[in-house]
Amino acid sequence: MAEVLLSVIVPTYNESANIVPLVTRLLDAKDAREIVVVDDDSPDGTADLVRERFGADPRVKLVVRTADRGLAKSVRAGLEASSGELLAVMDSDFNHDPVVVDTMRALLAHFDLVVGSRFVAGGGMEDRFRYYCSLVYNMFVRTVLGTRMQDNLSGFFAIRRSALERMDKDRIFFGYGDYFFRMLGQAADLALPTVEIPVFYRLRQGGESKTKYVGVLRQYTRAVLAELAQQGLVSRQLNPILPRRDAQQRGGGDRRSTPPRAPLA
Ligand SMILES: Nc1nc2c(ncn2[C@@H]2O[C@H](COP(=O)(O)OP(=O)(O)OP(=O)(O)O)[C@@H](O)[C@H]2O)c(=O)[nH]1
Ligand SMILES: [Mg+2]
Repeated sequence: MAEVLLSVIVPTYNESANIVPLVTRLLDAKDAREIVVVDDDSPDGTADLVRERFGADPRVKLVVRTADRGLAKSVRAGLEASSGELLAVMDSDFNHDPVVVDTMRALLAHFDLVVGSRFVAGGGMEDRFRYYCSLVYNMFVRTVLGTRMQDNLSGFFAIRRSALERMDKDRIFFGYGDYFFRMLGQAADLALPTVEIPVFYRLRQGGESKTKYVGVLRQYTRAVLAELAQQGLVSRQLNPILPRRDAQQRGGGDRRSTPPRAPLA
């Protein structure tokens, strides 16, 4: 039987220093895999580089977005342009170790969602100061929203397409990295079988950061509070028994209702 296809979604903005080595590394794995680079029309020519180096490789797809720039919408565009039954999303600057994608793929045989986590044993960040700031901020997100995840902002994950299709994507994919905790919230409501695995963030390999920390923290905090308001101002952890109204609408209010997963080929 043919191996199930894994699509790896890689959003890029000004990543000309990283994208060729990253895609090359991802293609080293010899499994059935496609790489979907979603570039927001980077002025540094990231998309041109992908065309030049991988234009003839049918395993590499390039999506160039010219309007409404943003990380979350790029991730959604990549997921929608992909063909795999298994999906992974990662950063393009080597913060996220490409080797972990192999582990995530293997774990999708047993789980619907695999979350790369800096805050489980074995995880971490090379930048110690950011690690502790993110750790504290994640405790806040987890407590307020009741996601039950240690890392609510990693943006490094793999999911079965069948699980993603059960989610309300319009309510997830907007903003920046905050899409990730909205996705985890829906995964909790749907009672998706989920596992967190350790990931260690190295410093970005080349190029410049797009994250303006104070602005991003302000944006994330607004997004956390908006999400809390959306769920009736009660953390999921404080109210674990009553199925949520919107979860029921999506068909996931009963935590025992997760359908069995199709076996992996
Ligand atoms: N398509 C797209 N990708 C983006 C956008 N903003 C950031 N990215 C990508 O999202 C990933 C995360 O952005 P980074 O700038 O690395 O943010 P960070 O990881 O918080 O910060 P550093 O790693 O320290 O630079 C990278 O792969 C970026 O290229 C965007 O507006 N559109
Ligand atoms: Mg980064």
